[in-house]
Amino acid sequence: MSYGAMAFSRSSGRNYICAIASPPINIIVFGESGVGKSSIINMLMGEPVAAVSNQAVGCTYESNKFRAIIAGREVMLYDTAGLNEAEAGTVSPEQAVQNLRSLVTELKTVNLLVYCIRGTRFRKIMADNYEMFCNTICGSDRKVPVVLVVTGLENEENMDDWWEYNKVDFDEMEFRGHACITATRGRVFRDGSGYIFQDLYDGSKEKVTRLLEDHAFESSVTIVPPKNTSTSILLLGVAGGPNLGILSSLLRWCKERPILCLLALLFSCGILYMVCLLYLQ
Ligand SMILES: Nc1nc2c(ncn2[C@@H]2O[C@H](COP(=O)(O)OP(=O)(O)OP(=O)(O)O)[C@@H](O)[C@H]2O)c(=O)[nH]1
Ligand SMILES: [Mg+2]
Repeated sequence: MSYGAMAFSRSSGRNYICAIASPPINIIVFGESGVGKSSIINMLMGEPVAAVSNQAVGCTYESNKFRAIIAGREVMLYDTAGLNEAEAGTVSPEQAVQNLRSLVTELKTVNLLVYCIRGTRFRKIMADNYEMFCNTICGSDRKVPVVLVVTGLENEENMDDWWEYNKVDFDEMEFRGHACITATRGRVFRDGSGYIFQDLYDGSKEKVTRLLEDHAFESSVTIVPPKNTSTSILLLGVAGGPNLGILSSLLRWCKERPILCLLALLFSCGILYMVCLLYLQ
């Protein structure tokens, strides 16, 4: 247990020294199944503590906690189940979202959300996952900082270029920072002298560590989970969730372009009015 400060208290005429416990630094790693969440945890921990799977089926079934030291301070890293497990056939989307809800409710305070995506198969659905977790489940007056980690970039000439080419697709999401990395060492050289991507892997570990150092210690945000939002509503548009993605995209489109949306509504009403007039004549 870590102690943030010592306080002196006068009660019953006696002096007590009591320790004021500071909340733990909670960092949640989330994202779709198979994007490399557990691999990132292993990279940060320096050993294979979290199970990683090569199979199509998801590997992490529930949230797992790992204690790590970042910048000399103790942090709690939370590995979570992938958000589109329905496609992979293990945890249902409802269960994955429910797990995230339970986790933040239990933690009460969160310092940083690490959104993990795979650079080679990134999809529009990312925005829905971001909205569901960062804005709805972790919704409160103060936003929990979110950083982006893009994995699978070991074959890029320069991993960091990925962000320059793709950042336009992230307009509707807000990230404090990002890291373009590989979370795999790749295969072993035939002569057993090491791994093919070892240097890139070491550089990636530094990048992710720096990202956490820069953003995990800003503040502990108290989570006020939405009380009346059902899991199925949260699943709107989330990968593998009920097939309501079109409705979710439409709502997002309307939210982003209110004037255009109003004009479209007026236009539709006009058309409807004309049709009614023609019908009544
Ligand atoms: N090529 C490549 N493979 C990676 C990378 N990161 C992870 N992998 C591989 O991707 C597969 C899935 O990795 P995991 O770390 O288990 O992914 P996850 O997001 O934890 O998956 P779930 O627990 O199922 O949600 C494993 O075979 C990893 O070795 C990466 O940066 N590049
Ligand atoms: Mg995992």
